[in-house]
Amino acid sequence: MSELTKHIVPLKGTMKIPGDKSISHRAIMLGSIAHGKTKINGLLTGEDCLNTIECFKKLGVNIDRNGDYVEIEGKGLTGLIEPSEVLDVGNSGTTIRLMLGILASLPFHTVIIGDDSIAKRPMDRVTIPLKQMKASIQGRENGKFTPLAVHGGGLNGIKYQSPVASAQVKSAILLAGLFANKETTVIEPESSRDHTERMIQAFGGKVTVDGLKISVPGEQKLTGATINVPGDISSAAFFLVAGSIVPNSEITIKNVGLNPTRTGILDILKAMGADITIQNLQNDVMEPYADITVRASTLKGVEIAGDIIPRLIDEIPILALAATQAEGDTVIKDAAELKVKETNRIDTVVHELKQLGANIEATDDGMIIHGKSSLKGAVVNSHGDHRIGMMLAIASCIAEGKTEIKNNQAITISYPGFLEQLESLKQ
Ligand code: SPQ
Repeated sequence: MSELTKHIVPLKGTMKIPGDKSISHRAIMLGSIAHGKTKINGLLTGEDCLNTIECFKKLGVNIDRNGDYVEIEGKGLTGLIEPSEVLDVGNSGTTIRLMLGILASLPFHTVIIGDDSIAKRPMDRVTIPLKQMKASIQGRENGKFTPLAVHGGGLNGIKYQSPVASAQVKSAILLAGLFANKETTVIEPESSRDHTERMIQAFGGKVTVDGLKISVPGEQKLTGATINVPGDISSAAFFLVAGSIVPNSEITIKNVGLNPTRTGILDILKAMGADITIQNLQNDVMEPYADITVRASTLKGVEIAGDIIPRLIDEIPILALAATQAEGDTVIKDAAELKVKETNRIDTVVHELKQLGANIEATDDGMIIHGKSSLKGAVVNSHGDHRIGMMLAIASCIAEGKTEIKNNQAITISYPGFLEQLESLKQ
C-alpha cells in the first residue's frame, strides 16, 4: 500500500439520513396556517427548521415537538397574532423568504431578521413581487436586505414572471397568493423544486401547474394533514459522493426523497460513472422515496450546465469534490445563484478545495475542476456554511494526512449527527 492510501478507510454500512429540509420547513408553515391538527413524522431537527418552529410560536401557534415528531394546532391564517418580539430565522434563507410570503397576508406589523449571512442575501427577489401584491415591506436598500418590517393583508393576485429559477421566490408568491383576492401565477425560467405545490395539495389547497406556469386561486382555506418527511437527498449527496470516491466503499442510504426536481445529483453521478442502485421505490406518496446503494467506482469529468442546475444547486459543493477525483475536466456553468447562498459557494468551494491541493478555478457562473488530484490534509474552513463543512469532512476521508475544519458546528444547520454518522461508517 502506498503512503497515500495507507490511512484511507473504506466507508461501509446502512444508514438513515435526517428528514428533508425543504419539506420540513413547508410542513411546519402550512400546518401553522391550516385549520385543525397537523402531524409531521420525520421532521428535520436541524437548526434551520427549529428556527421556523420558533417563528410560528411567536405568531401564536401551538407546536409540540418530540424528537422528529411534531404536532401543530392550526387555527388558520386569521388565528395568527401580531408578535411582540422580532422573528429571527437564524441562518435559514428558506425560512425568511417563505415566511415573507405568509407575513405579506397578515394584517399586522412584524419584523424579521436573521444572522450575518442572511443580512447579506438578497431579499428583493421576494419583496419586489410581494410589494406588487400590495404588501407593505420596508428594509435596508428599499427592502433588499434585513431587518425587514412587514405589514400585510388585503393582497391582490398577480401574474409574475420570475427572473430566476428559485423555489423560494416561487413559494413566497404562491403562499401569499393563497390568501389574495384573485388567482396568482408565477412563471419560472426553469423548473425549481416543487415541494410547495405538493404540500399545498396535501393540505387540501388548489394549485395548477402548466409547464413553467404555476397558479393558485385566491381566498383558499387549508386543512391540517399528516405529513411523512422522506430523507433529504441533499444530505444523502455527501454519502453518495463519499461512497463513490473512497476506495472499496459500499453504503446503503434508506428512504431518500426522490422528487424529480431534486434528483440532478443522481443523473450527474451516473454520467460520471458512479455505481448507484435504487431499490424499494415508493412512488404513490406525496413525495417519492427509495433506498440507494453506492459502491466505489472510477469517475470521469462531465459538464454540468443548463436546466439541471436548479435540480442540484445545493449539491454543487460536493459534486466539485467528486470532480477532483474524476479523470478529466468537469465544467460547471449557469450556476451564478451559488453566489447568493449561505456563502458565495463559488468562492468558498474553490478556495477551500485549493487548500487541499485540488486543481480548480472559479468562473463567473461556476467553476472548472481539472481531475484527478491527490488531496492533502490542511486547515480548512466552512465559513459558517453547512454544505461547505460537510463537503470538507468528506474530503478529509481521502486527503493524505490530517485535515482540520474550522467552524464545523455549522453542519448542525441541516444535518445534526453528520460527523458521528460518517465516523460510524469507517471500517
Ligand atoms: O434555506 P437556505 O439557507 O437558502 O438553504 C439552501 C441550502 O443549501 O440548504 C441554499 F443555500 O437551500 C435552498 C435551495 O438552494 C432551499 C430551497 C427551498 O427549500 O426552497 C431552495 C433553494 O434556494 P433557491 O434560492 O434556489 O430557491
